[in-house]
Formats: sequence, C-alpha cells, structure tokens
Amino acid sequence: MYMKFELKGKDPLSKARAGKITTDHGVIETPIFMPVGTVATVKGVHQRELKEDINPDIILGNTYHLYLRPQTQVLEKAGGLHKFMNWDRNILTDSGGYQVYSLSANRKIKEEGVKFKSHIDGSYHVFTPENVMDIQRTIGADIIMAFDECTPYPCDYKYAKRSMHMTHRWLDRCINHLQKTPLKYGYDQAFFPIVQGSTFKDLRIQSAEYIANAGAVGNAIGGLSVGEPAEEMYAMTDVVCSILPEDKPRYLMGVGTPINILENIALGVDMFDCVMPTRNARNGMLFTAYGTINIKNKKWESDFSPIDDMGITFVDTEYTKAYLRHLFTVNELLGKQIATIHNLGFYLWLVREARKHILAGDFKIWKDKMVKQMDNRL
Ligand code: PRF
Repeated sequence: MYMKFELKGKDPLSKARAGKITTDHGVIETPIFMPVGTVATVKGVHQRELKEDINPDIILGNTYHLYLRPQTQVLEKAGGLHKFMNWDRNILTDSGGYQVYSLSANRKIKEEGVKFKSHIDGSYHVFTPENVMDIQRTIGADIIMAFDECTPYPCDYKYAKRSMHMTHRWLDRCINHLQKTPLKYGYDQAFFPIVQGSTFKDLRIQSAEYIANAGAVGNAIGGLSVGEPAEEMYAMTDVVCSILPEDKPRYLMGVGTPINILENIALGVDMFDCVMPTRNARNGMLFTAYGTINIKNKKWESDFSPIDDMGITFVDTEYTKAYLRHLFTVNELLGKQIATIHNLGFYLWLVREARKHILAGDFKIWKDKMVKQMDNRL
C-alpha cells in the first residue's frame, strides 16, 4: 500500500501535531522517535526487548554502513533487512548522504556523486543518487531517503547555495531513477526528499519550496544539529515547517536532546532520530524527566534508590543507581545494556506523552514545564 498520513490533532498554543502513518509494516503514531539501528542492530538491545519494553513503531538503519557490511548482496539473499534482523515493524534507511561526510576520509563530492574511502578497510566506493536508490531498494526499508549533501557548520553562503542546488538536482535524479526501479519484496517504499540550506533563511525557504514541489508522501529537514546554536536550528525548522505541506509527515534528521525534540515538535516536526540516547547510554549518561545523570559519578556509589522511579521500563525499578554505577566502574556489558534500555524507554515515553498532550490540547504548557525540568544535571 501507498503510505498514508492522517492528522489526528493539533495543539492550540503551538504548531505541534499528532498524526498516524500507515505502511505495509504497520502504524506509526506521531510524533515519533526512531531508535538508530545503524548496522542492523539497535546497539545493546535485543529485538525482543526493543519490541516489548521500548516498543517503537519504527527504527532506522544506515545505507552507508549496511552497504559496506554485511553488504547489499547479503541483505538481498536474506530477503531484505526486516528478515535479516528479525524486525517486522517499520524501518527507515538514511541515504548515506550524511554518513559519507561524517565518517569517511578522502571523500570527493562531484555533480555525478561522491567518491569515498571506507572507514573500515580504506577501499574506495562511489555513491550516486542512482545507486543509492538501488541499494535502498535492496535493503528494503519502508521509508527511504533522498541522496543529499549535508553542509557543515559554519558554512559560507556561496558554498551552502551551490550545495543546496546540487542536492535539488540529485533529488530529481533520485525520483527519475526510482520510477524505473521495481520494488523487490512486495511491499511499498515511501520516498522522502530532504531540505538543505544551512542556516540561511532565504536558502531554507528556497529549498523547502523545491522539496514541497516534489510532491512526496513525506519530507525531511537535513543539515541541522551539526553544531549551530539551538536557537538557529529552531529558527530554520520554523521557516521550513511553515512551507512544507501540512498533510505530510515532517522528519527532522539527527535530532537531538529531549529538549530539542520537544521544541521541534512545538514547531511542527513529526519524526526524529538520533544516536544520543544509545551512544550516551554507553558512556553512562542517563536522560530522565528531571534532568540528566552521569551514572559514573562517585555520588551514586551508595545510592540504592531505583535508577528512575518513574519506572518507564523494567530496568528503571529492577536495578539501583549504585548497581548501575558499579557496572560502569568495572566496565561490564550489562551496564551499557541497562543504560540503553533506560534511555530509549525514556525517549519513546517522551514522544508518546507529547502525543497525548497534543491530543488533550495542553502540549505547550506541558512542554514548557518539561523543558525546564529536563535542563538539570542531577
Ligand atoms: N542528511 C542526511 N542524513 C542526516 C542529515 C542530513 O542532513 C543529518 C543532519 N543532522 C543527520 N542525518 N541524509
């Protein structure tokens, strides 16, 4: 089936929306946070825990990583990424249009595409809008992304403008190529184009208009959360959301902290992904409704209170802070696993709660309270 998006409610005091996306792999209630499963695993959690305890409607995979390992042909033989990793809910794959810039050395960006050196074995590869569409067809995600260039921050105006126009030309090539490329596994794939334009308002307006014009079933905002101050990111999201169609989901790529997520929901964003809850968990940083905790800190040495008395996931009440601190001190795997389940459980709770408050009409009031609370270091 063709991806469907229904708006279920709007917050009266902000631009926040609650929606429902339906695809061949089920329903995605928005706003949503998509846990990152870069190499066919959300690091540190079993698919069973992910489903039963964290319960996201969708997770994310990365074309760049999956293409390098296990490689596209292995995923093809497996019958696609869902089967390979035993995940029967939705998957979105990023196009590599960001990982190629952030991970690989010696990349050369040309009109044709990007030549890059693998961060694994130093071998050379080329990504073009066309082959990235082929690779994403073979990986078989439910939502696939356009091939774009994510500009760094800061970025001079001339470069940002040139890059944005190239991203637009690449978008046309992606669309052209997809039309000629059949689906592989019997279910549909929704294609999302990506707005660029760095932190320049006029470029963001131009890019959002171009992307809106493509008439895709959903749209994404890239090039943000790359080091700019949060206020600049919010200003860009705000202008872009005012142009992207209201009846299509909006995905802000690679964002962010719990506070960033709530502020961007208030500006009209529906979908998010970020490595922060999983990566920071592995370094001992826990997100809670009352602020962040560095569990490695000595102050938790003899604190036998639950990890988080809100008890969103089982780890929160079954283990103490002192025990989790101990696991980090002795560098045990279980510490990273517990922290990951906690953080992902919290992120998913946060977007579900946001949805409830949007539907109840008091999102803005709740958001302002949460933003203050979550700004603490405990
Ligand atoms: N483009 C793509 N993926 C991304 C980004 C982007 O600009 C970002 C920027 N925050 C994260 N992931 N394709």
